[in-house]
Amino acid sequence: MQQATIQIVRPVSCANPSAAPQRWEVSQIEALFELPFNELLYQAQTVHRANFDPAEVQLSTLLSIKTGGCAENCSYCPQSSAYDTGVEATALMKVDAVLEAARAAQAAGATRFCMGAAWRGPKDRDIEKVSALISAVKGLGLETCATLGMLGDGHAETLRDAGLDYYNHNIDSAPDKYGDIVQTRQFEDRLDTLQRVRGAGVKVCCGGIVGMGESRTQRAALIAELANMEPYPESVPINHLVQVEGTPLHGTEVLDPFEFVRTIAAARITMPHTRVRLSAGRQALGEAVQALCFMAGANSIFYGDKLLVTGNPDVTADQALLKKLGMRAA
Ligand code: SAM
Ligand code: DTB
Ligand code: SF4
Repeated sequence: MQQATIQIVRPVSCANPSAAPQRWEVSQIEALFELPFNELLYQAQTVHRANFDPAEVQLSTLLSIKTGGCAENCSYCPQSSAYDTGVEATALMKVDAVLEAARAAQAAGATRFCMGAAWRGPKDRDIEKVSALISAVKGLGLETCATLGMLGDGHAETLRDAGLDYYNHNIDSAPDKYGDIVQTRQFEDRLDTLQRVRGAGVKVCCGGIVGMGESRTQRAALIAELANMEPYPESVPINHLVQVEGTPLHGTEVLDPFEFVRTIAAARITMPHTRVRLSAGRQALGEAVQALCFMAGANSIFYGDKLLVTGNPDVTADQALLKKLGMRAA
């Protein structure tokens, strides 16, 4: 029988991470998506094993420290004040309540605590308050992450000095899709904040959402945009759209789960050293698809019964899943 010849699109080993970064063309990433599924997973797993212990998964817990009432109109988001989703707006949480949640996350096994605020961007006085939350959480010995929207002058430096390890700011989609999903800001605004974070020496957590009705080329372009950042983000959350009633994207045709797994694999191959996080949408994916995502190189999850306002698999269910798969917390 004749064997199919499979082209390895890019060398899979990363023997010299200090070498000049190579630019990924969108067409090269599309070529990855077009590989036979098992071949793509094999390549992704090979890259993964060259750089990580494939049994380890990093656990990050999210807390919404300021919920709802957001001025932006992101068409996927239940926290935008532009849509009627039943999410109630709340004020910024106080330090004691945040510490209680952080202690519980740590006791359950999380190593990183990510605080999210439904802001277009924080004001100077918000930065002071969030800095106090960051210092308190850092004091517990957890890694800290915050996602507060667009940052202004000096914000990233103040957050860094308070003990911020990571700042999450997603580009969310391919540049040519962005205008379809958000109209209250530009793609370039996201890049500006990412530059401020990098410039302050805070680690970058940046990813996107798939399943928003984008084309495969646009999924490849999202991954290219991330992989071509210099350097690429330390942490890359790949979210599967959580469809929330009342948001414009509710009712979007659901993405084929294999396409989601392919996106994870493409992220792993193009960003060999990053933590690829299997992020929002795990409830809908089910255990078998999640296992394929780990096979494709995902090595981080959001861990905790809630994301920001929507659900996430229970901690006990995740612990059972990791046990069944012979995986453990990093
Ligand atoms: N307001 C800040 C911002 O937009 O950067 C921080 C919070 S915002 C909720 C953080 C990220 O959550 C978004 O960039 C998006 O990637 C993700 N997100 C929001 N709603 C989502 C949904 N329904 N499904 C999947 N991901 C979602
Ligand atoms: C990220 O990439 N996903 C998280 C986190 N960063 C902040 C948020 C997911 C939100 C899912 C819908 C919700 O619960 O609001
Ligand atoms: Fe606001 Fe962030 Fe939701 Fe957009 S994604 S509406 S900026 S909370």
